[in-house]
Amino acid sequence: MRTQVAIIGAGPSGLLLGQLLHKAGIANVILERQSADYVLSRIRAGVLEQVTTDLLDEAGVGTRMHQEGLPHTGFDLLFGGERHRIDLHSLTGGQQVMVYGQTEVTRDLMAARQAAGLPTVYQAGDVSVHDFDTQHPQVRYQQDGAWHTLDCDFIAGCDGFHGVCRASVPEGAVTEYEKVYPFGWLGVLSDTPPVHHELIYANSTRGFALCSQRSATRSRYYVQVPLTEKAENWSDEAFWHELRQRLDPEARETLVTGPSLEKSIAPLRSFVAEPMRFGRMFLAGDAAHIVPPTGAKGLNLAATDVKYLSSAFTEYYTERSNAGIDHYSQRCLQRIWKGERFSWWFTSLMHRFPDGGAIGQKLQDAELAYLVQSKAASTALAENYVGLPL
Ligand code: RFL
Ligand code: PHB
Repeated sequence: MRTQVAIIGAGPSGLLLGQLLHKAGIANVILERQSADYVLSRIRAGVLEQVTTDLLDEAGVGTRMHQEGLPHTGFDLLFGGERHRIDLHSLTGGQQVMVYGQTEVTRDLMAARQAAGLPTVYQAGDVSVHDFDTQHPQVRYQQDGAWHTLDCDFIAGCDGFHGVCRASVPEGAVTEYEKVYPFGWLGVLSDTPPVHHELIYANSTRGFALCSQRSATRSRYYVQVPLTEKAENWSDEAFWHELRQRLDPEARETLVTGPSLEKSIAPLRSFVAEPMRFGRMFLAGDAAHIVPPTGAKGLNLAATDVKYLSSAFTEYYTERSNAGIDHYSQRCLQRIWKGERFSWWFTSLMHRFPDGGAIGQKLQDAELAYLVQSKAASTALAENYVGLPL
């Protein structure tokens, strides 16, 4: 089999890239290790920046997002037992974010890909990438017990943090920067109305909590837990009890609880691999970088990579220009490091650090007070949250 771009991974990065390339008339095949149902069962991001919603529109998959997504013009910061609204709209000159789950983004992209009849191989086994330092890269994989070879012009590594593409780069060709945080997020999805119509990011003496949502009837909540915790050791009751204790009196009172539809623990990490191009193989999304989810940046940074990568390939095929390809890594990394900085800062501000001590808490309290009192500081938070300009 032969194609122009072989895409590894059918997460949001791979699917969005496939759709944008298809719109530009560039043939592509996606190879995904898991089944489509498994990909859709992973509950992840919830907040989309304007850059991301624009790109979904450009890819022709924005209709349901505009019907069912929830535009948010602000969120609450909760600390010292009180809530303070960050008015994104007024602080950023009219910008907002869209609350629409990654699962739904993925579902819309899968449906569009299927409707266009584009080739996707799910449950592709033992995917391996070859000869990407030559003009003739190859991808090999197994399906139903038989081996297959895919010849291509380019390989797009959209295969997430644990993928095969970054792992196949020769040692010494890539530099990795990493910070692992000493806690994780225990998340619960439930068919209960959200405790508040906007998100609440809480810094409490018991640790961070986040009240998010997927719709008027579906909520997503998170609490900071030690890395040693296991999701199966948390009953629903224990989760709701812990969440309640981290909220303000009003939210504690109005929180509606119910059975969890999903419960899992995600570790928190900051990670960047540089560069993101290796000959004719390119990394995009979580394959190249991870942020802690506090700033809601992961999927949005992935979308920007995909925007730059699809325009680089389009330039290559329509104008025979290598300019976009040559600048891809540098262009992405400029934005990625700003997203990394913001996510690290917001994580550091909102979580309890095991070795932070009493002074750590006092310094956080002072910074939070400054953040809501100073328009300059609130503006810096708001402009990063809605997404810095491209
Ligand atoms: P994904 O989603 O990990 O998809 C990679 C795909 O590649 C497949 N794969 C392979 N396929 C073939 N062969 C192999 N050898 C393969 N190895 C892997 C995998 O099966 C998978 O299907 O990466 P992608 O597409 O780059 O998308 C990135 C996003 O998923 C991620 O950045 C966000 O979910 C991060 N994130 C958030 N981002 C936001 O922008 N806003 C948010 O509000 C937000 N909240 C979150 C988050 C991530 C979280 N977790 C669980 C880490 C909240 C949480 C809790
Ligand atoms: C989510 O709804 O899953 C979510 C929202 C905001 C974040 C992280 C996750 O910062």
